[in-house]
Amino acid sequence: MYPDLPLRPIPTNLITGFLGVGKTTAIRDLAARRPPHERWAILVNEYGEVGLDQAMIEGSGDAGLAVSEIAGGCFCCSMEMPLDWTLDALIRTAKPHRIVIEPTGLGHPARVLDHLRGSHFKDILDVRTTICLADPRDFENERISKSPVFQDQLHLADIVVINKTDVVAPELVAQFRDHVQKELFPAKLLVTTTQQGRLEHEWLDWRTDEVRTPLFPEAHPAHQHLATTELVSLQMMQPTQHLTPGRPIRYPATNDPSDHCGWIFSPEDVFNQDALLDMLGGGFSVRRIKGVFQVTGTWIQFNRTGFEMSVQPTSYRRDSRLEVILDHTSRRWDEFESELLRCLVTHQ
Ligand SMILES: Nc1nc2c(ncn2[C@@H]2O[C@H](COP(=O)(O)OP(=O)(O)OP(=O)(O)O)[C@@H](O)[C@H]2O)c(=O)[nH]1
Ligand SMILES: [Mg+2]
Repeated sequence: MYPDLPLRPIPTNLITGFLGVGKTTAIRDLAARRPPHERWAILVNEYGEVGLDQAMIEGSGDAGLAVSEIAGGCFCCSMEMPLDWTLDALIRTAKPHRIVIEPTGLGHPARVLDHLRGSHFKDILDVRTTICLADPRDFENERISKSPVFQDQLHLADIVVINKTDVVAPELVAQFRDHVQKELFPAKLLVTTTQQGRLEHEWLDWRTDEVRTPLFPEAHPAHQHLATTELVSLQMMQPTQHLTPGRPIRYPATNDPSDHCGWIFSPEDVFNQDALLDMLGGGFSVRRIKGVFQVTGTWIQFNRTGFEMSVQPTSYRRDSRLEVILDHTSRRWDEFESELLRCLVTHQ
């Protein structure tokens, strides 16, 4: 099927973990340190309608990376068709030496792993270690730690890497590490700590005969399923309308519009960086904000998880876009959009 692939089957890894734990950071860093002769393909799945992780990875400007995105739901729920199409196309066009897949932070890895190991990809992919990144503060938050998705992300991982140890209390890191080492079976190949998602390349190819089965195999909320008609939005969201400066296109979530929302702005829109950071970093409660923005003189990527924020330069230039996931609150998106518009230095 893929006659001129350099290697077959293609080593493939899943990097899992809850919302905002550092999956994309880890994948960017791993890919940047890959063996120089290797082309990698990266497939990211985004919960929101406006995909950002592809922009965040492509923002590194690395020509040896092919990145595809499936946005608008978890592919653990939407499943086989979009995953097959996107992965088939990625393999055909990129002919990668390795594939790394990032499911959404709200995604359950069981069905994805089963599918990647199933008949469609049997002779094409060699599914190797699954690495779950974790932030021990999620373990402390019962709403998250008791959720089937969080538990099975840990349960199905071959390796668990505790990230963000620079900002998490050492006692909490130790407590979480104990939990993973002593209470989860079969035992992990490795439980370790890191910062900035730094993973070792050799971990990707460690072998195990353990069969890890999910605790909650049916944990796929029906409202997250994608209808076939939504498949148009599966590649990185490209605006279907012409983008007018000062008039962004809004993409409310199809399943729960009060809970999360995305916007794409014209590439001509320029933001005042200070005003934008004040606005997005405001005191309101969010689970996650991700965005790429043109600000005066440059482009930046913005990340917020809870009240933690970071801003980095990016080489992404296509448009300004953002995605907001609230934390059990709701917001008037009209007001939110007006506040965003007030941060524009152009077209007011
Ligand atoms: N303090 C700190 N921040 C980190 C660390 N690793 C990643 N981050 C930050 O955490 C935020 C989220 O990182 P991402 O890599 O986008 O997380 P993700 O898991 O891909 O997020 P989703 O795809 O939205 O689930 C970013 O602002 C990162 O810069 C770390 O070790 N310490
Ligand atoms: Mg990500």
